[in-house]
Amino acid sequence: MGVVNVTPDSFSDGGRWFTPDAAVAHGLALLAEGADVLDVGGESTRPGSRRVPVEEELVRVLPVVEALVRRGATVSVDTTRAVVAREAVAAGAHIINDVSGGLADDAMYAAVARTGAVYVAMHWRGHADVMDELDRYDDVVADVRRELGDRVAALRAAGVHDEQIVLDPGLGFAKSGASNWPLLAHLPDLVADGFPVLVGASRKRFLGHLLAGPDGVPAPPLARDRATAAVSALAAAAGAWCVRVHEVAGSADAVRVAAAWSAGARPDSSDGTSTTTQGSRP
Ligand code: PMM
Repeated sequence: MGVVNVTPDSFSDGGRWFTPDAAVAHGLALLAEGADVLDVGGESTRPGSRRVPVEEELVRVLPVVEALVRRGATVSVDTTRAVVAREAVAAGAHIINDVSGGLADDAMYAAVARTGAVYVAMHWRGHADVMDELDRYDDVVADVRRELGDRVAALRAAGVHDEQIVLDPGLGFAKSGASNWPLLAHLPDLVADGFPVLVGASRKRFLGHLLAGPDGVPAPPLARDRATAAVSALAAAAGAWCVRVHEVAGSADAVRVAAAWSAGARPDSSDGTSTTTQGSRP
């Protein structure tokens, strides 16, 4: 999944693809690099950022969704708002990617049920202006799995089918660096819960801290792509369904390596070139 942020202020690529033409051209370039899905978002979730008015979010994302769908892309819309999700699906989007897991808008699950779209429920505890204070867990892996389980129960109660649901541990959202690594290390536990899993590690702060120089200064976002590709390979090998990344080429290669590696482990595999991955639903 390649990221198309139509925002002036996203933490790693804010402002670079802010006009519809630039965003569409960027999406097409990501497809050429090997993206299977383009994730179009009009509201930054950067730590500390303010909400964008809904009218502004619609103006940002709808023309880009429409244009990319017209060019044959599979599009997801990165939004926490039911109205944006509904309009984007009406414009041809296939997937609703909600970083709030439905907690930001009471009308979201009804929209998901009505549209029948695939829905990514990310683990979330609060908006970007407060999320850094919400990084309090007894056991981050168990707590995130339990809270995602609550989301699944609420989605089912709203009439959403299991086949529509994808889960995401929400790296960096109400999670400090130290909270992200156990979630990655225990990804197979989340995969074992039975839903396709999406991982969004791309260019995040915890990678910047990991790659800090001797002076302790975190590596800047654009210097985090090789580490992102390494996470993509490991996540794919751990059974993730999808990785959401800004730089697609490195991660596309990484997941091909992981798929061939896994295929090589199967007794019936002779050449190891199958790219079939686990958890191919939806
Ligand atoms: N992270 C961001 C935005 N959308 N969606 C999902 N499903 N998972 C994520 O981890 C995620 C997301 C923040 O990154 P950005 O500001 O670079 O888009």
